[in-house]
Amino acid sequence: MAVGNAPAAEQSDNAADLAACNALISDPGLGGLDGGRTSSVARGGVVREPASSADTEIPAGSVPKVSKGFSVTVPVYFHVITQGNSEADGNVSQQMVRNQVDVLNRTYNAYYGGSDTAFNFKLIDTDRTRNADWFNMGYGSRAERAAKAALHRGGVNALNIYPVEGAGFLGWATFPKDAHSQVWMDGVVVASGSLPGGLIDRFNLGFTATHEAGHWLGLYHTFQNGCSTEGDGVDDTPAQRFPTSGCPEGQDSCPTDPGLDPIHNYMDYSDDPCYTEFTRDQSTRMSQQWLFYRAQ
Ligand SMILES: [Ca+2]
Ligand SMILES: [Ca+2]
Ligand SMILES: [Zn+2]
Repeated sequence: MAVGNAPAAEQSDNAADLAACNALISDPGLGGLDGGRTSSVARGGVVREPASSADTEIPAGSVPKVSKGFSVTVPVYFHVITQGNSEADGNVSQQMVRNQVDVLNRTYNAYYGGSDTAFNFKLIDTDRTRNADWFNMGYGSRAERAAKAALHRGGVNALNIYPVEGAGFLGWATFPKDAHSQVWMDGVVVASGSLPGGLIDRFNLGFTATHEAGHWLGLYHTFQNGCSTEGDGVDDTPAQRFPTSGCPEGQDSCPTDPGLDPIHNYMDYSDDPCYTEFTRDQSTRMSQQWLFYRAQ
């Protein structure tokens, strides 16, 4: 698929509304750590996401208690957007869509390791739209708003997934805190080539959607706030100075903070085959975010 020409996130006119992810450009100078909530970064010719300063914190004193055995089935709507009949033009098969939902269920239920989260995903419907402008939507663009306004379904508890070209990015997502103000903008955009068996080398196991759904459920990156105690707001993910590239076993970017970098965590920027887990505290955080912002 076509890569390159990634837009700078800073061009976005509503960057604060979006937690974004995953681009495919080869200019390491574009992104880099911005000290904010997310960052875009190049590694091996791949940049994961545009920068955003959005946050999704629950007001102090209002964090819900998560009961033991709490579980949720998230209704999923797939909106496949294409500009032609080939897979490179976005025409992913229905089997790929089903496989992506399977990957969501596996990754949120500890199939590859880590914590068995509260979340299950059920595909309710798939629609297909041929629209070249929408297929090439940029992050925060007019085309993104038009496509979502036309296609979004369900309430703030529904996960709407838009496979598109990606405009250079592998994907981006909205945070729970923003769901109510613009419910039609809520959801996850992924490059169609990131679906399981898709055309983007090293990122075609479907874990981009897992990562973006992690943002959609209220998680930051493991490298959020770099080496600091605040970090990603999750106690059991070791602090991390920068996003991971590839799968560097033993990386320790915050050597004076305990633990090696959580390079196998779905909320890092590692290659798909490197990912194996969410942690227990990430699982709890997602449940809290769900109960506060998305539960119906
Ligand atoms: Ca942490
Ligand atoms: Ca460390
Ligand atoms: Zn991300």
